[in-house]
Amino acid sequence: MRIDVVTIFPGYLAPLREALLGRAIDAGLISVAVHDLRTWTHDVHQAVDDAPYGGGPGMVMRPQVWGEALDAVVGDVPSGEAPPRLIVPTPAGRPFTQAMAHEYAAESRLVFACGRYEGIDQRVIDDAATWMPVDEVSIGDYVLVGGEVAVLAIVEAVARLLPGVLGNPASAEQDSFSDGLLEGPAYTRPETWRGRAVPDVLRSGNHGAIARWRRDRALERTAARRPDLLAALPPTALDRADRAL
Ligand code: 6GU
Repeated sequence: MRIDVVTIFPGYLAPLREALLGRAIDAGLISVAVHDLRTWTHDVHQAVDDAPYGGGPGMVMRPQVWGEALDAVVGDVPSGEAPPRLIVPTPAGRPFTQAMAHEYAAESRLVFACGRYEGIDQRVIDDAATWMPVDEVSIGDYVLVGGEVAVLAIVEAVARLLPGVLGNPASAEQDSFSDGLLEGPAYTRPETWRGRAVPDVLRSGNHGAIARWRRDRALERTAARRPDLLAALPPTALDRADRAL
């Protein structure tokens, strides 16, 4: 997969080269290019923003600069090839979910356009949408200063789904959200720590009992922390033992 990120703070994306993602890049599973938006300015001040039409606080990112940047970064899409998907992180976007991470993981190219200030002139997004799929995406109900941290979160969620990126692919299959529930608690050695014992069932060797116990803890935790997820499960997702809980 090829990933391009356009930003006025390229240094913000340095963590993409660390740890799991860094290894995926080194292994050739992902290639990442980070582009400085100011490359496509033509004035001495390299201005990327201007006052909003209609008034109000803050600044809006100028369309000319973004238009040239996206033309250059996307490049000529060979005929017969699909254009990349453009992802625009914004608190006004559609909430990013694990299902979207799976959709993005199936793409061969992703381009991220990081806005700052009050956002990017809407015509940039509307114009891009005439020649490529465009998603305006939020990573949660709070406001960040810019899209860069959202890109880090989205790229990490997508990259770990790519074949070969995780050492043990089973970890992705057992995630929170893969069955619509939050994962329950986990334990490792020692057996007792600060007077707290590991639940007996996990040391019983009874795999059926362990699976049932984990399922119950996942259901309890989801009910307590994310009742909205439980309510959204299809009726077939719960068995008789689940309902008895
Ligand atoms: Cl994607 N961008 C910004 N600036 N703030 C956010 C966000 C994105 N998602 C939640 N808050």
